[in-house]
Amino acid sequence: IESSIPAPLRDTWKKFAATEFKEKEAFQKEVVKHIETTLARSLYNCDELAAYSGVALAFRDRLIIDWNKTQQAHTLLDQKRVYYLSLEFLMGRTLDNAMLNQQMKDTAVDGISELGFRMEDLIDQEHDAALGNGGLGRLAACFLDSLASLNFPAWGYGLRYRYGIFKQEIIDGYQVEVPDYWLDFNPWEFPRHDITVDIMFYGHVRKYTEEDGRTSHVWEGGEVVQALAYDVPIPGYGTPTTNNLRLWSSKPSTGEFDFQKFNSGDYESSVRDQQRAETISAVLYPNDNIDVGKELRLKQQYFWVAASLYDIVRRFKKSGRAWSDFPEQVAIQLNDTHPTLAIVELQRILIDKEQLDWDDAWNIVTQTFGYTNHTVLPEALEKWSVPLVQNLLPRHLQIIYEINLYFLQTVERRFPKDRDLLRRVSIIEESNPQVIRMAYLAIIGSKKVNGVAELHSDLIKSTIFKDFVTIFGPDKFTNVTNGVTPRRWLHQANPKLSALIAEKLGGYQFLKDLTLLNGLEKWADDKDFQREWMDIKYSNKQRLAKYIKETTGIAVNPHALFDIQVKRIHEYKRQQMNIFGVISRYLALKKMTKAERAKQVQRVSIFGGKAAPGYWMAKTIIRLITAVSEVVNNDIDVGDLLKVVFIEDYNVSKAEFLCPASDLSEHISTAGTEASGTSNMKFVLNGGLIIGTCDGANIEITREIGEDRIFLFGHLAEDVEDLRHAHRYGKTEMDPALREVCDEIQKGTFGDPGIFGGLIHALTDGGDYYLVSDDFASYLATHKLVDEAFKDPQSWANKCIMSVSAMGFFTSDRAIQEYAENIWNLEPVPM
Ligand code: CJB
Repeated sequence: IESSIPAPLRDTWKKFAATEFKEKEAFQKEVVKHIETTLARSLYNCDELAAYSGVALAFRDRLIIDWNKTQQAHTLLDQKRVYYLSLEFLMGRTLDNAMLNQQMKDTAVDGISELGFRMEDLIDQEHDAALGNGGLGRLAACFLDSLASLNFPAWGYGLRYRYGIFKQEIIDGYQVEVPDYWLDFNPWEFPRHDITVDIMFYGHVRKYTEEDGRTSHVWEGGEVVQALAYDVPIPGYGTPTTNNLRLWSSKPSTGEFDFQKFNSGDYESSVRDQQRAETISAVLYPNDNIDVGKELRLKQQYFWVAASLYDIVRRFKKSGRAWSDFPEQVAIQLNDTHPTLAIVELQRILIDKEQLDWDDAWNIVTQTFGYTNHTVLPEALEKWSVPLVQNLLPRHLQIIYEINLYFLQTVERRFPKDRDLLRRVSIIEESNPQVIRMAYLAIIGSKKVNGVAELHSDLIKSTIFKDFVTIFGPDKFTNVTNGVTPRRWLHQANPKLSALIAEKLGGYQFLKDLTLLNGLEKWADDKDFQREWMDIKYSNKQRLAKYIKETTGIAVNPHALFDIQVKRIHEYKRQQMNIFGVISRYLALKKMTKAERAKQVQRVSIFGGKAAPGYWMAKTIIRLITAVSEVVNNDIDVGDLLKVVFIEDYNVSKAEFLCPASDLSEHISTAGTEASGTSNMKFVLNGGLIIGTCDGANIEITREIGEDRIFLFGHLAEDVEDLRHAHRYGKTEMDPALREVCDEIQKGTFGDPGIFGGLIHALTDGGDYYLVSDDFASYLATHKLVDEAFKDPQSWANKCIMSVSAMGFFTSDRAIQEYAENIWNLEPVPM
């Protein structure tokens, strides 16, 4: 690597190279130094936030040392790298993860207690980095952890939103959104003031003829905004490999234009320009599984994609290789269609800037990209209006047209008489206005396309992308079932369970090779082990009960069955079915005699999740949950037999203490709608059982853990079309138990029934699109089986332990290994 320091002087540098603290006293020294100097505090005014900051800075120093070494090694080796492009990285907190991944937590806990603090209090000071909506963003975060832990040379690229996903408050039973400003103190990021890229928007394309007769295009004029890089170190577990997550922030370009305005006294306008530029990375769009098509969102996408590609291309060009080597050096994974413009941007760079022929360029492009699809929901598939793109990115629109033209020509040659096929697969949908189907562009521009669970990958091949399987052949389409990182989702979230497992398996190797969990099998019938296991579950439930009492005032009995559904609120995820089920249980309890009630299993139904601010039905579902909880929790007939809780502001750190505290969790989407789901994996990994439909990864979880350890119910994906058809033609009657629930809501038992009219309408005249009525009887019957099973604690414990022992497959390490082998052709770099 070239160095700015002359060779003879480098020894002095090396002599004083930064070193990592290794034991308690050295750690304490670092913490005190940072508190006294970096933070300008002292032992007289060090509160928990300052102490957290001191510890974070001490660990940050360690991260930086490994990070520098890793980046130098990767640059020197000049091996292929993968770039993971994601508009969302739902990282959560970093300190605990950094301590655990560096295997220094015990030292730090001990060290900080001698300085007068409890580590758990300090960890709680940290603000979640909530740059994502839900599953898709959290998957990206788990993948970063696995990439580093497996020593893969990998960078993430995203946007540095000033505001992450909003904070949710519940006021009078309704969701209220509060901005999430999280950047007050963020020790985990590094602004790279020397790494900036000017990004252009709008303007026009000028066409001219080169001396050799070729036509060239320049995109000129328009608005210029600067992208500034912020780097976040990503440590691997038990390895020095520390990868980089580069997040772009927008600011005004320091062009002459602003300066002139400023000098001429037009301050207001120059400030407006500045705000306009900063708006691009200001806020995360809070929609999960819904496409809204706003211009600012398109600007975000292009801004991020263009800055990232500029960076990737610059790095490649430094190596001095031929362009044809590009796909051997670079793999770019598109996390959903949000970064699809990267395909067009790379083609533009290669033909307009680097003067490659169209075909050579397109070959490079289509060998470089991989596209991951995360949903089949039609409302979530991105489509950009042609006039919008024409105005914002005129040159890109031309290139998209050209890609489409060549693609349709090849299709026509292969399927000569099929006009309808051409219409169906065209990147441009002939609607008014015309729209660009981003998923089609992503497929056409990528080498491989994958779904995120087996059923989902099969479904995309047989439904939304069927024609493309015919055109490209089945090999272009593959499956990589999602996974979660056991470091955060077992070891960090549930340290007691992790320690118990380690004790039985003779160490923590299972955190690196999760299949080792199968060694637990032989303890599954051991009474002492079962007791230890269930004691840990109980203490996790006690902690949650305490939290619920403190935050909502509701007293729940930790001996009751804790039934949890936490995820984004969405009709397809069917929280409405869950709350209808709760109402049905409530009505049943009300009808029972005292003697009958005495035989019932106590339940705590816990909900949590955010509704997109514009998603009215989802907000109504929250309102119904809070309304039911008001009534049920205050009904003395029911007492501890049923409690209903809505946990405010569900996020990553809350998931970390909810997952270990469940007896049962709900993954009950209409079959065929949930691409994979990942919280299902987290809950089982923490020793909880699940009730679920045959959807997404539930199916593979069932295959791994065994059918008698999961509570499956409901119709299959293959039934859905016929059932919907029957509803449309009025050939169905509402399930009687559901009818009773609706009647009760309409009677006003849970407050003004007018509020819930939309929910009832969806089931009746709305055609029950999510098939709540069709699945309701089987849902209730299966909950009865859950109650029965819970009455036998030993058999329950056995099921939990056996399930955990079979969860090895669902680590994100396995998923990343599959991507590396089957999609990226990527080798690890052992450090
Ligand atoms: N997903 O979180 C999102 N947002 C979207 O816009 C589309 C899909 C989710 O991605 C997860 C990771 O692959 C899946 O597990 C989940 O089923 C899907 O809804």
